[in-house]
Amino acid sequence: MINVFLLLGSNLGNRNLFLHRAISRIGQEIAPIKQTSPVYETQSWGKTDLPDYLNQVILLQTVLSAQKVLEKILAIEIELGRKREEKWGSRTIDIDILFYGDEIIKDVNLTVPHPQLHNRRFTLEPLGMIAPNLVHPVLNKTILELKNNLNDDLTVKKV
Ligand code: PH2
Ligand code: MG
Ligand code: MG
Repeated sequence: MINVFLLLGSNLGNRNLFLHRAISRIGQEIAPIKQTSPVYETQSWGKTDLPDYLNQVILLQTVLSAQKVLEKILAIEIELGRKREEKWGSRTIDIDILFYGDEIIKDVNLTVPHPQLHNRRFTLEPLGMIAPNLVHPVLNKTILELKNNLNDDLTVKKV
């Protein structure tokens, strides 16, 4: 069994409902959910004029390959109304693989650990709630250490 951490994000429509539906479909299609972080309301990163997001991190344990997990995630995003228009645009649901065990993956369609996770408070705050001592396999720092060295002043608050 491999520990997989996923980040959920929504800033369009009924954000809470999209998080709930995503968790329910991930539990059915990929693996039972082992842990969920609190939900955070977060200022939009990258394009700061967009509506605030709700973000949450979840932990699953799966036997599926990372590519299979990705395939299933993309199908769930489409099912929940995700349209890919612009980079960092608003979305009903975004599901990103943060970690897949301690594997380092550099496929054309998938980079794991998520290449931006250490730069984003909206990821490190919820992740830190369920895995503060997890070590980032590329940066060799814990989530807590990454959070303490973070340069991101956008507002992130527990809801
Ligand atoms: N996702 C992005 C870009 N910006 N900002 C916040 N607050 N939360 C996100 O999930 C998010 C973002 C790209 O996927
Ligand atoms: Mg994303
Ligand atoms: Mg994504």
